[in-house]
Parts: sequence; C-alpha cells; structure tokens
Amino acid sequence: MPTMIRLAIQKSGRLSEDSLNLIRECGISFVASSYKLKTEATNFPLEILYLRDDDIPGYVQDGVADLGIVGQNVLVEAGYPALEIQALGFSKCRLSLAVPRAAAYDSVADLQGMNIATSYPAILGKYLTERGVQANLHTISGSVEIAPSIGLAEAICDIVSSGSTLLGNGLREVETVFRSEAVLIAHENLSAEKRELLEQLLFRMQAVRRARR
Ligand code: PRT
Ligand code: ZN
Repeated sequence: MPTMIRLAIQKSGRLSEDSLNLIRECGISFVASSYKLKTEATNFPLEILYLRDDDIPGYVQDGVADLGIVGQNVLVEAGYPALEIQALGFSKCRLSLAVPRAAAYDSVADLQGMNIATSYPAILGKYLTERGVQANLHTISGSVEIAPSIGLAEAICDIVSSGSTLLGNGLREVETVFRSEAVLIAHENLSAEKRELLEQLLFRMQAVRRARR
C-alpha cells in the first residue's frame, strides 16, 4: 500500500475553517463531511482526522497522527512545543491576565497570593514563577471570564482576541502572558516517505502564504 500521511485538524471550532481552507488552497481535494471523523484526499496521499484541538498535540507526539494543526497556546500547554514546524498566520490571539475593572493593579506583583482562574495552568504557572509571584491557580475548562463575578477568583488568565468578552464581563486586561497563532506540528520520527510528503506539503503551504500576501 502506498504511504499516506495523516493530518489531524480541529473537528469544529475556530481553527476548523481556516485549516480546511489551507489544505484546499494547497490544491488538495477531499469531501468534508460533518459526521465523519476522517476523510481521504482524492489527489494527494493525505488522510484528514477530525479531533478536539486539545487531543491533537498528544496524538502527534505519539505518532497516531503524523501532522496536526493547532494553536500554540494548546501546544505549549500540553508540553510539546518542540513539535512545531511552521507558523500558519491564522487564529492569532493572546493569553492574558485580567482583573475586575475597578480593582487596583500596578504590576504582576499585585497578583501575589491571589486566586486566578484559568484553563492554562502550565503556561501561567511558568510565567508567574519566572516573575517570583506565587498565586493559587484554579483550573477550569470554560467560561473562565465569569469566575470573578461569581466569587471563584480575583483574577483570570484566558484567551483574548477582540477583548469584547473581557469588557462584557467587567474585566480589564492587565498583562499579556503569551501570544499565539495556529501552527503546523509534526511527529518527531516520521519515516523517510512521510518526510518527503511533509516537504511537498510545506512547499505548497509556503506558496499559499506568498500568494496571500
Ligand atoms: O471543541 P474543541 O476543544 O476542539 O475547541 P475549543 O472550544 O477548545 O477551542 P476554540 O475553537 O474556541 O478555539 C481554538 C483555538 O482558536 C484556540 O486554542 C486559540 O488558539 C484560537 N483562538 C483565537 C481563540 C480565540 N481566538 C478566541 N477569541 N480561542 C478562544 N477565543 C475565545 C476567548 O477565550 C473568549 O472567551 O473567544 C472568546 C471571545 O474572544 P474576544 O476577545 O474576541 O471577545
Ligand atoms: Zn479545546
């Protein structure tokens, strides 16, 4: 059987449409269907797996998928930053600390001893440790922005793009912890055949980037 390369992308969410568009703009044809969990391309030896974004780094690390498209925030939080091979220029956002609008805040030292709600305890923990700040991190997986108003935390650390969710929840962005965009990731020990397919894909992706500029 000829070698196929397996690419994991987000099944449904903010990365999905841009990931599918990038593959299509690389000249790769496939039939996407909303209920199937994988698709084979018709004119390139590529299989696409549709997964939750949080599962993509681990699958690529383990080699269940050869390649993946995921946000750097999720990749770094999962502990596999070394899998990144190419920044893709979409899904740009930042991971930021925010406090209630009326709260006094001068510097990161003000977070000492505070309760901070986040879905990114690894990235935030490292950021605070590097600055000598000890805080109590409360890991929650969604709706982080409501934590201060329900008394769960005095500050939050979450993904921001326009900032309107923070504003709508009476919060003020005070520090940028991490800047993120979508990246292509690859398993570290691809076979020679798969590495050759990856080179072809990267070549096409670079052409797409140049054409978009
Ligand atoms: O179901 P699955 O686990 O696959 O998806 P998910 O819900 O975990 O992720 P999803 O689809 O929300 O986001 C996927 C990736 O998109 C993230 O990991 C980021 O890399 C990137 N991204 C870009 C964002 C945003 N922009 C963004 N704005 N992820 C989340 N948000 C949230 C933000 O936290 C806020 O709550 O969107 C809300 C609106 O943001 P504002 O600032 O524009 O109001
Ligand atoms: Zn997710």
